[in-house]
Amino acid sequence: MYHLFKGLYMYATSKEEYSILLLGLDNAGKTTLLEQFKALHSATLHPKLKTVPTVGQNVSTITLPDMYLKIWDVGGQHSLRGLWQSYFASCHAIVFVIDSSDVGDADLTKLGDRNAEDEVDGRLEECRMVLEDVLQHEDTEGVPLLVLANKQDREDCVEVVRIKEGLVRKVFEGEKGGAVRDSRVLPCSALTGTGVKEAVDWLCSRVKWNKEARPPVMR
Ligand code: G3D
Ligand code: MG
Repeated sequence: MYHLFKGLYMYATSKEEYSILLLGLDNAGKTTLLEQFKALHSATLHPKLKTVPTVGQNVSTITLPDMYLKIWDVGGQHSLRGLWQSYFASCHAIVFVIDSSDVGDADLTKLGDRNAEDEVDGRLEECRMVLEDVLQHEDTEGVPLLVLANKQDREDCVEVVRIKEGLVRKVFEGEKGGAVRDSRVLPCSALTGTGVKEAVDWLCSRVKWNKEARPPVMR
């Protein structure tokens, strides 16, 4: 009898848990964003906006009414990017964070057509290559992708529409674009918190939508 009640109790109180992987170049704002995600669903917590470069990983679970989101912030320095792939098979969605103030004043339409000697200010090309590598990996096939054009509070930022048309669309249309998947590009500021709720809302709806392909863990 005890076991029956325990089983019923566990069933009634358990929730689906989905893992979200935060990726992007170093300094894009991933750790700051994780702080905002944590603060969004806590009445008392204030986001800790002073970050230090991430060595290894930060992980936090946020509790929503109908699910847990376990968010993995994995270091974005070049030397740490090799570790990302070990998270691909078990994640339910990927958030790729871009520093919109560090893609240069680039003519985004020429992305990928540059000659090696062209001067490139900003890290647009690097961003493109890293995103392509992520999407091309077999373990990310079909995983929903949210691209966040972060640092939209900065005066020198590139507008989200330019990042969408110039960078993201090109990656998807290119031969390394990978398989069909749910994707969205949203503007945000991890510093002010603008756009963070919209990002979480999109993630929640998409992981649920994709749950047959990537089932959640029950907790
Ligand atoms: P990372 O984890 O992707 O490497 P961090 O990036 O979250 O550590 O952020 C790197 C720097 O960018 C931090 O500044 C942080 O405050 C800043 N930053 C992150 N998001 C935003 C944003 O939306 N707007 C602005 N203006 N700055 C942001 P410091 O000075 O500590 O290096
Ligand atoms: Mg970090």
